[in-house]
Amino acid sequence: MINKKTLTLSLYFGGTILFMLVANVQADSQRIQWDNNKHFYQRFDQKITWTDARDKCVNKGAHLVTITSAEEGGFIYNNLYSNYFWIGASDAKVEGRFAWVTNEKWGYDLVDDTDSSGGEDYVYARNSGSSWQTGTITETVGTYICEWSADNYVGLAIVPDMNGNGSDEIAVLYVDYVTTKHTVKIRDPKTDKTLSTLTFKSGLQAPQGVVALEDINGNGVSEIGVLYTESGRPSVGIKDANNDKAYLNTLRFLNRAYTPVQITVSPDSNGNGSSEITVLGIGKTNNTPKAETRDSSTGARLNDTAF
Ligand SMILES: [Ca+2]
Ligand SMILES: [Ca+2]
Ligand SMILES: [Ca+2]
Ligand SMILES: [Ca+2]
Repeated sequence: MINKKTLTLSLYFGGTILFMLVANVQADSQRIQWDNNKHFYQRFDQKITWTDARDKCVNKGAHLVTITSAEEGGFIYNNLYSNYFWIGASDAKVEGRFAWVTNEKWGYDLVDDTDSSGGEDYVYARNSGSSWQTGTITETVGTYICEWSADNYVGLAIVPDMNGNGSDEIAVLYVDYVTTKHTVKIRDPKTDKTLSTLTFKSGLQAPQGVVALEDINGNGVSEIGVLYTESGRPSVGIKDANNDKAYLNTLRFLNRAYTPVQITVSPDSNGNGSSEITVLGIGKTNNTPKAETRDSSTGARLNDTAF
């Protein structure tokens, strides 16, 4: 028997339950890109543990989101807003020492430790990110955010055959997103083997380019030069393509009034057998380009041209 009152109540509760179901099955967000670092982000609404969320992201070719600056946090909160969501931080390895799943430097830190205990090692953000809280390994949170980071590729150079298989090698310069190291990876395109990995500076301010130079230190292997700013001045760090341990040379170009934009190499012109390097800089105050050429071995200035 259904009278009017129970019918109304049934509809009322039915509506409430329906509403709750809808609220729980909130759609995942779109995958969106942050212009600042070119990384992609997506919010997933599923009530799971931190380790499950971490694995889900890895299975998508991503990692649990790492919020390493207020700017990155702001982007996430503005675009992927969720009241609570897992982020890629924990202190499961060493109690009290939080670390990102990507090994990015732990610096920007909103962990509210006041209610954290030894068993609460896994970090989630709450209340539009005003603080990060910790949960246990069995605790579930309704949302997680994945981040697709990417190395920032800057340029390439052809390196004369290093492994004697008749095929020249390809050197690629990029900023490693995890370590932020400016890295040159040299691969043989015939075998796809990595022959050498060199690191130069670090930091998210990317270097400007890479060149391969004639052998300077007499081991028969080319040298690699990378253009970056050091002490406010266009500088080229040079390493042997087979030796990451030490710089052979660091050359200064132009002066502090210039921002480096491009590097190129040309055959020896002053008769010492070493390649010449030309760096293009843009005047910081007058916006005027100037190119300067120096010997890669002695650093002697050979010429310059203002445009
Ligand atoms: Ca990140
Ligand atoms: Ca080769
Ligand atoms: Ca060499
Ligand atoms: Ca020369």
